[in-house]
Amino acid sequence: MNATAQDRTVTLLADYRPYPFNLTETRLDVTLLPDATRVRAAIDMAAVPGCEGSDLVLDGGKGLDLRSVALNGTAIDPAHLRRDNETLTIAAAALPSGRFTLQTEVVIDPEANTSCEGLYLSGGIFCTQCEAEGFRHITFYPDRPDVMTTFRVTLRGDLPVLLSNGNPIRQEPGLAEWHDPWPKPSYLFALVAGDLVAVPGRFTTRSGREVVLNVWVRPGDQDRAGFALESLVRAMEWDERVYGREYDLDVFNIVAVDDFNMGAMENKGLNIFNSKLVLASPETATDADYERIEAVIAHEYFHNWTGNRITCRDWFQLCLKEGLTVYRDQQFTSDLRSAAVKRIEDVQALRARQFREDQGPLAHPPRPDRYEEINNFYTATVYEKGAEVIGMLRLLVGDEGYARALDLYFDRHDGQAATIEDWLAVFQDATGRDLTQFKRWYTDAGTPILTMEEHWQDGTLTLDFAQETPPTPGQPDKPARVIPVAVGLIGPDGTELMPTRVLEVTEPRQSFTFVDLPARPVVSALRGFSAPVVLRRQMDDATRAFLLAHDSDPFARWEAGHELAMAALLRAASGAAVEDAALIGAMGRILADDSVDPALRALCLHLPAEEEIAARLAMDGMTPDPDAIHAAREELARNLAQSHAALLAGLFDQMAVVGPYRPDAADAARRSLRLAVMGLLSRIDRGARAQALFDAADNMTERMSALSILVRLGQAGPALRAMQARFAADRLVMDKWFSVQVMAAPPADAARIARDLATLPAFDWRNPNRFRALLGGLAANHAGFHAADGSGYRFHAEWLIRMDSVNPQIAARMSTAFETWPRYDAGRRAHALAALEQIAAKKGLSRNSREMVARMIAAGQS
Ligand code: B3K
Ligand code: ZN
Repeated sequence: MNATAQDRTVTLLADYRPYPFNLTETRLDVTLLPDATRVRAAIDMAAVPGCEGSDLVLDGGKGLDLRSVALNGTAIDPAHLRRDNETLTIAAAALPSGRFTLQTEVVIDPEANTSCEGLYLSGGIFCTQCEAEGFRHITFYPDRPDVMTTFRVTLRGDLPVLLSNGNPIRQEPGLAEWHDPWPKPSYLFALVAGDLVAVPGRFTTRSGREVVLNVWVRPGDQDRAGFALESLVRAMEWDERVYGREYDLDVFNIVAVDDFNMGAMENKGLNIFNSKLVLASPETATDADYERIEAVIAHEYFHNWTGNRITCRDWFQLCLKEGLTVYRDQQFTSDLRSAAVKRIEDVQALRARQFREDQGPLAHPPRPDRYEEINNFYTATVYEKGAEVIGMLRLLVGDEGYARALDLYFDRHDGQAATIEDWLAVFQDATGRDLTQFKRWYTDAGTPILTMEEHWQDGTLTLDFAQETPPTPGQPDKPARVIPVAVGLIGPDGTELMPTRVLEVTEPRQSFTFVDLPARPVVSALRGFSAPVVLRRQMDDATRAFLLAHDSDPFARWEAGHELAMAALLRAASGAAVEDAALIGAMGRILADDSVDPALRALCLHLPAEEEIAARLAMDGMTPDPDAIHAAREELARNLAQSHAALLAGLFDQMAVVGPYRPDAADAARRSLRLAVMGLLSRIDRGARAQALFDAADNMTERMSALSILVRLGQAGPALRAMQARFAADRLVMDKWFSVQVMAAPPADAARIARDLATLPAFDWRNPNRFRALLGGLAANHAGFHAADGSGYRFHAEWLIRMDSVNPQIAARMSTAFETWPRYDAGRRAHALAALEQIAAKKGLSRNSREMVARMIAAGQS
C-alpha cells in the first residue's frame, strides 16, 4: 500500500479541528418504505465567527441517493457541489452570509442494509444505529459528536408505531412528530417504526416530573419485558439518589430488536436494545442474563447524563462517556447485589478481555490517538479499563473528593462535548490534586507489572515495589505511573493489624515501611484490585491458604484461592507432576464454611480458565500448550471432586432452591454454588446429577448448566434434541443451543461440531447473535479454537470473510479471537498467520476488518 493511500485512512487526535459551522436546529421528515425511504433534512446553521469562507463539508456515503440540495429554499448550482465516496461539499462561495437553512433530500434502501448500521430492518421493524458514524448513512450531515443541535422529526409510514427521540408532539395514523429539546450530536439520533407493543410503566422524578416509560417488544413478547422495566425504574431511582441526576424528558422508550451489533444503544429518550438484553423469563433466561439485563438497562439509562447531556468532543474521547458509564453501572450492581461478588466478576472479566488485549497486538490506551475505523475501538480497554481508571481516581481523591468532582463535572460541562483533559481538570479543581502523572493511565497502553518484595527485620516490615509496563504497538517506553496499592496486614492469628492503607507507588522503584509490628504479618496486597496491574510476588501455598482463610477483603480472599489453583495448574501445565494438596485442603475449608456467601464460594470453586492459564504462561516467557492446559485443568477438577466427594454431594443437596424461580441475588447465589458443585461432581458421577437436573429443571439457569456438562461428557444428544424441539422458535434460546455445543465440546471435536452446526438451516448467520453464538462459542473453547491442526482458525477465517461483506462491524469484532496468536508454538502460529493472511487477501475487505487484521499480522513481523 502506498503511503498516501494509507495516510488518508488514518484519523489522528492531533488533527482535531472544531467544525466551522454552528447548528441550531435539525428538522427531518422521513417517509418510511423498506426499499425506498425518503429523508428530507433541513438544517439551520451559520458559520462560526471567524470561519466565514469555509466550505460546508457534510458526511454521507455512496448509499445516499441524492435528489436535491437547496439553501434557503433555492437549489444549489451543481458547480458548487462536490461529492466523493464519503462526503458532500458545498463551496463557500454558494453559502449565504449569516444564518441559513440547508435542505437536502435523499432516498435510501433500508431493506438492502445488512450492516445493522444506519437505518435498517430487523424482523420487519425499521430501526437505526448511529453511533459512531451511522447517521451519515441516513442523510448528509456533519456526523461528529461535537456538532450538537435540537431535532424535530416527522415520521410517515403505514406502520402502527412510529418513534423517535425526545417528546411526542403529534401522533396520528401514519404520522408522528417528535421534538427533542436537548441539543445532541447525530450519533444519538434514532427512529423505530413497525409492529410493536408497549409494556408501559411510570416514574415520577424527585422534582415531580411525570415520565411515561415503555418497553417496546414484538407482539407476543410482552410477558418477557417486565424485568427490564423494573430494572429501568431501579436505575432511575439510583441515579437520583447516588448522583443527583434526574431524567429530563416526558417519555423514556426502550425498544428490543433481534438484529443488533452490540448490547444496546443510548439514543436520547429512545434506547434501542438487542432483544437478548430485554427479554427474560425463567424458562428462557439464566441468572447471568438477568443480571446483565439489569446492568445494561442501567448503563444505557445512565448515559443520559454521562454521554448525552455531556458528550465527547471527538471519538478519541470515547472512554470519557464509556469508562464513566461502566463505572456507574458497576456501582449500581454492587449496590443492588453483592459488592464482593460483583468486584470479583468484574476483575475476572477485565483480566479475560482487557489484559488479553493489552498483552497482544491490539493493545491501545483508554484514550487512543489514532484509528482507521472507530468502531474497532469499542473495546475492553476503552470500556472496562476506562472504568478501572475512574475507580483509581476515586481511591486517590477519596469518596468526598469524587462526589465534589462529579458535581462540578455536571455543572461545568452540561450541554457540552468534553475531553479527558476537561474530566481531569474537574478533579484537579475540585480536590486540588495534581493529576499530571495520573493522566498516563489514559494515554499509555499496557498493563503495568508491579513486583512486590517483603523484608522483615526487628518489627519493621519493608515492602519494595518495582513497576514496569511492557512495550505495546507504537509505545516502546513507558514512564512510571501512579499505582494505588491497597494493603492490609494480617497477624499470625488471622486478625487485621491496621485498617486498609492505600500506598501510592509513583516511582519505578519505591519502598514503604511499617514499624513496631509485634510479629511478622502476612501482607494482603492489591485489596479490592485497587489498580489494573499484574502483581508479582513470591508466595508459598501455605500463605495463600492462610489468606484464603483469613483475609477480611473478599477480593483478596478470592484472589488467594485463585492463585493457589493457578499455581497448581501452572505446574501441571508445564509438565510437572500435579501437586494440589494445599489447594484441595484450602478448598475443603472454604466450601464447608457456611458463613461465606455461597456466591463467593462458587467463585472460589471455579478453576482459572484455560485462556487465563495460557496468558500467564506466555507472560512468564513460556509457550502455552493448549492441550496440556486442558488436560491439567481436567485432572485438577477430578482430583478436587474425588477428594471432597462427600462434602460436595452434601452441598449439592443443601443448596437446592425451593419454591418458584426468582432471579434475585440470594437465590442466584445458591444456584451458582450448587451448579459449580455439580460441575465438579460430574467428574465422578458421570453426569448423573446433570442429566437429572436437565430433565427436572424449571428454569434456564439450571438447564444450561446441566446441558453444558452433558456436552462436555459427550452425552448430550437427547438433551439437545429435547431443547431444540421445545425452543425451536425462540431465537435467544437457540443461540444458547448453538453456543454450548461448541463452547463445552471436547476440544478435539469443537471445530468439526462448529462446521456441522453451520450447515443447519437454523444457522441464520446474518443475525449477529446467531453468528456470535457459534463463532464466539468456538473461540471460548480454548483448546478447540487453538487446535494444533489449525481447524479452528480455518473455520473462523472462512466465516469472517463471509460476514465481512454483510456486516463489517461483526466480522472485525469477531476477528479478535486471533489476537493472542503470537503466544503459541510455531505450528499454531503458522496456521493462524495463514488464516489472517487469507482474510487480508479478500477483495474488497472492509476498513473494519482490514485494520484489525493488519494490526494482528504486524505482530508476527516484529
Ligand atoms: N454506546 C453504545 C455502543 C455503540 C457501539 C458502536 N459500534 C452502547 C453503549 O456503550 O452503551
Ligand atoms: Zn455505553
